Amino acid sequence: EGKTMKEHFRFSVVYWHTFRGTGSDPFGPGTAVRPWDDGTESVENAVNRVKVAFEFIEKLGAPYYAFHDRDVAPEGANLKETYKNFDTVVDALEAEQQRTGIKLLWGTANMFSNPRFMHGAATSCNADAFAYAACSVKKALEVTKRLGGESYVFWGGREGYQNLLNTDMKRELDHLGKFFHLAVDYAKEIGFDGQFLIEPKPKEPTKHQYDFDSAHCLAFLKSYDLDKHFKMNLETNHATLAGHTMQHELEYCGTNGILGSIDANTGDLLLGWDTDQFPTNYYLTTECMLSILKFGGLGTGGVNFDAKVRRESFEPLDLFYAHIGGMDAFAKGLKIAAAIRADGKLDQFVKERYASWDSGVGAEIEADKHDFKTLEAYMLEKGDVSPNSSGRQELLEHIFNMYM
Ligand code: GLO
Ligand code: NI
Ligand code: NI
Ligand code: NI
Repeated sequence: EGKTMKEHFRFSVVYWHTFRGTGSDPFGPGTAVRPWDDGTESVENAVNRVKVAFEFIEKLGAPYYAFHDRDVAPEGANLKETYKNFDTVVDALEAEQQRTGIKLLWGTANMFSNPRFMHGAATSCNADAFAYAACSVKKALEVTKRLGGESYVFWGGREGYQNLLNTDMKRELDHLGKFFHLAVDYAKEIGFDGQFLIEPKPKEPTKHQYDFDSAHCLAFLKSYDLDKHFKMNLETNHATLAGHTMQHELEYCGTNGILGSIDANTGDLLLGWDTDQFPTNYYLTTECMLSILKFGGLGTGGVNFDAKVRRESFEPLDLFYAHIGGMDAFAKGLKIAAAIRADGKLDQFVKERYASWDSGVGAEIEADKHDFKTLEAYMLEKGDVSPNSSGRQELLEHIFNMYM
């Protein structure tokens, strides 16, 4: 109540799809030419694109944006030139941030497109690829700090394997752990205190990604003593590719204290890859908001539209419609989720379902008053478990009434 849309939702526009997307998909190159691009990868064109991008975000009224190093600035002939190009464009980004008040939700480095990363970045069999990746993250961290970015994202890209017969898994995982420690150390060194986020994703682009889902990532972080430094950036379409729902991933992260931010999009029931569609499904956004509200919001994270308009019939104006549709879907989801929480019935069903834990042996177990032997004595006396009602019928009836 009394809050503006901007205060409820830290909506963010992604540079890579919205200003760089051309409608390419795994089966064909781009179909659309952006009117703001002159068709070259020149620095001048990149600087000009920054102005168009900020005009768009300003008109949309979104408070944040996010980018990879390579979205905003072209590579040069060597690392030195690449740094220089990046700095020139970052000057323009900084000026536009100051002019408009639009902020950087997070920065990141693209360590998956260039052929040098064909075997991965930190997990590459080529040590020079690791070294180049270190430079990319070092520079991207400096830039993210300079632009006031509130988080820094690591999506694994090609951090995985295609074939176990030629892969030393232990070595690759150790290298990934080492890489993250170097990043944590460097952030500390330069005083970047934004949140580090891992964005889990299975299957793409490698057969088996080391960052498959949030549970894989948490286990990895714990194994390498990194869990204090990272939270998750969850993406809807990644959750479904892993065989989960987005709400499952949100609950898993919320429960484990690693819910950081979301890449908002939706998958497609009939398509098998990361189609990055704009979210328009109220059931989905309601479920997301139920979990996000339950865990007290996203903190320094946001709702980042990692989504693109469809390949066919794409006009620049569609970019407005698409983002507005996504924002409306989240606003509607928030309203429904808030109503469900205010009504309190669902919480009550959950509470009743676990009632046996509130007293008697349940309460004693929770208070650590039992071991296997005392529980055996209890059960030998009692004989067996008496089945209890799950309240499922009432729950379904209630949900039906609520949505219909
Ligand atoms: C790919 C990911 C990707 C990340 C981006 C930021 O499927 O969703 O777009 O969000 O690289 O790390
Ligand atoms: Ni994403
Ligand atoms: Ni994705
Ligand atoms: Ni994406």
